[in-house]
Amino acid sequence: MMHRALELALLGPAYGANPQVGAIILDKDLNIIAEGWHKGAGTAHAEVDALSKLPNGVPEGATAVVTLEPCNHTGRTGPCAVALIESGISRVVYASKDPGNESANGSKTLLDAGVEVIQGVLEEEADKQSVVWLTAMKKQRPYITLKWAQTLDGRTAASDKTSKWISGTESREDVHLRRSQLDAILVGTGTVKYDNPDLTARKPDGTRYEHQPLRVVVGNTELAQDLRVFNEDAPTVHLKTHDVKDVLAHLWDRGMRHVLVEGGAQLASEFISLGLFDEILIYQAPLLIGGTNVAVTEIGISTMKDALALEFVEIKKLGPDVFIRAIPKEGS
Ligand code: AOF
Ligand code: ZN
Repeated sequence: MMHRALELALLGPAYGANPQVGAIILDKDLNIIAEGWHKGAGTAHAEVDALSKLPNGVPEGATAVVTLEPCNHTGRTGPCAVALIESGISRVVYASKDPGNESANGSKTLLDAGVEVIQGVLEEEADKQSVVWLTAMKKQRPYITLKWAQTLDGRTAASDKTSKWISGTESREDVHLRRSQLDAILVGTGTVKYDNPDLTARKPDGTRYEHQPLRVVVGNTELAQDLRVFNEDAPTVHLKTHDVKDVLAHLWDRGMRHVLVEGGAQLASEFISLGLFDEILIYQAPLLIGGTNVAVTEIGISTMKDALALEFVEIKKLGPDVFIRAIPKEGS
């Protein structure tokens, strides 16, 4: 049943301030009588969405299976723990603990009201599915993905600065899909000036995904307003600062929980130097161009023993390229 609830959770948006949550209601014989999921900030939570599908109320002895501990707070909507108690539910089973300060402790409210609570069912799987939101909540800053495309000799552009196209079609499609599932794309002013990127999320047929992340240009350099990043295809802000912590705080306040840093080397190096990243995505093309244009420049490391240690958590072939996902090594 929890597997089903986890599937339902994925029907909601991956971007935005709120987590993806799924819920199902079972009758006393453990038949599914309602399913619900969260459709984004400001809409009903998964539990309430599921309850709303039972206009005649919850039958005796019913169980709610939820992927996240029911909330305990009144935010944009009311507390789910109370909604479940008032519905007359007998038992609540959940997977992940809610890391929020305000919203947490729904399980205590449920127990105090005499509801049976079973916690931690498929917790590891659920935590993995919601790693972006859970990490953001724990760190109180957006989850940070760094991404670049590079040649086999680790170059991101030729000496004349051209970089189109290092990676192949499949890699680019993968990037666009990822863009459509997060809140903001960050680039430095240099990248905007030299590459003139569009930074929208486009489907393989060239049309735009329904959700477009905010395009965030970071840096003090003034930019011509006819650059593509300022077109009407998606929203854009130019934050005239070099302080990436300020940038993250600004985006957090706007409800953003997942950002993608797309370059250039100066911006990526700044995030790495400050230890501000949760994963790195590399699209490695079978090309050699030599020269000095690399993805990461100065990150304050001068000797091998200080090297930042990462761990490859995913490696796959994407068309002619190799896709690598790496995360900071535990304890480093
Ligand atoms: C969700 N969907 O299905 C559950 C959530 O301010 P609100 O009302 O939007 O509440 C957001 C918080 O509620 C969220 O941070 C999480 O702690 C909790 N549970 N949130 O968006 C849901 N169950
Ligand atoms: Zn809730």
